[in-house]
Amino acid sequence: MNKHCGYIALVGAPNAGKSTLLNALLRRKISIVSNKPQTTRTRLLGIVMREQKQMIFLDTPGCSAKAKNLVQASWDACEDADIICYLVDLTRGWRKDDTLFLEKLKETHQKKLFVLGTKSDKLKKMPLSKMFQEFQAHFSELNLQQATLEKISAKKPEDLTFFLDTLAQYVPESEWYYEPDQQTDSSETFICSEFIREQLFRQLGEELPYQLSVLIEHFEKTDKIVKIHAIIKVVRESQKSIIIGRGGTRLKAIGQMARESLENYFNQKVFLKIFVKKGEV
Ligand SMILES: Nc1nc2c(ncn2[C@@H]2O[C@H](COP(=O)(O)OP(=O)(O)O)[C@@H](O)[C@H]2O)c(=O)[nH]1
Ligand SMILES: [Mg+2]
Repeated sequence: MNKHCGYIALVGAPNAGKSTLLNALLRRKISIVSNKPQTTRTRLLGIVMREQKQMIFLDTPGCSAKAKNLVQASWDACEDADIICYLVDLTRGWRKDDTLFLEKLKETHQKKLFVLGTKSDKLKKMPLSKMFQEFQAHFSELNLQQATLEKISAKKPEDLTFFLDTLAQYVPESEWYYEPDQQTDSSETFICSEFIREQLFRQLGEELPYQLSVLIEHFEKTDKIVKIHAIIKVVRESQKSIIIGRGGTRLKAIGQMARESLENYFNQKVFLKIFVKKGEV
């Protein structure tokens, strides 16, 4: 078989399940996930090889009509992609924004489109088929060209295999853009800061400071261990104490969970030290 290679954009509302799907397809976590919208800040790339076919997935921040820059990130990804996947959460139902986005997509692109109803595992049989029927109605009404509607769960390996097989049929013939064993173009230090950010999202809840950044000050990889020093930067002293928590308990928990994700990622022992500092973010 000749070599094939193509870009596949994952777009959809915040929380639709884009990052979870990407991680599941890669069978490795590279994109951070939380139940809060806007966890994914920048575009992230994940590469899956299937025989001679290289599929390059673009994970995007959610296209919420409220945040213009996020919508732009979704359009940019669609522009670059050979195939577009638009995700809609089956447990939340179809929204007006979904119709609006897909209508605009129809005007601008004639690319192969998959509309994916996500998180199908979360619904029981009857509510699932009822919701999927609703999706089918919206989908037919849009009268999209070259489009397929599917339901999918990131938790069901058979769904993932089926989806990858289906996608593979639409990947164009081309040289590979990345090495066949490469899974992402993100740097290791970027992944480190993302995994720490993920824990901040998960563990701070409503208290999460709007302005915050994570810097990797030191990164060292040996045969035995990965050593990481990170700084969480916040604007106010009060935010610093929120993150550190009483007696340092919260920072300890953040560090512990982030370290576990990192050990999975590097498949190695990780030593992680996190400092919280007040300063410019
Ligand atoms: N049960 C279940 N939960 C999912 C699935 N996909 C995503 N989620 C959950 O939905 C939330 C949002 O997922 P995320 O991937 O961050 O959405 P994104 O904002 O579109 O990237 C997280 O709490 C995920 O654990 C799925 O297939 N099944
Ligand atoms: Mg995401």
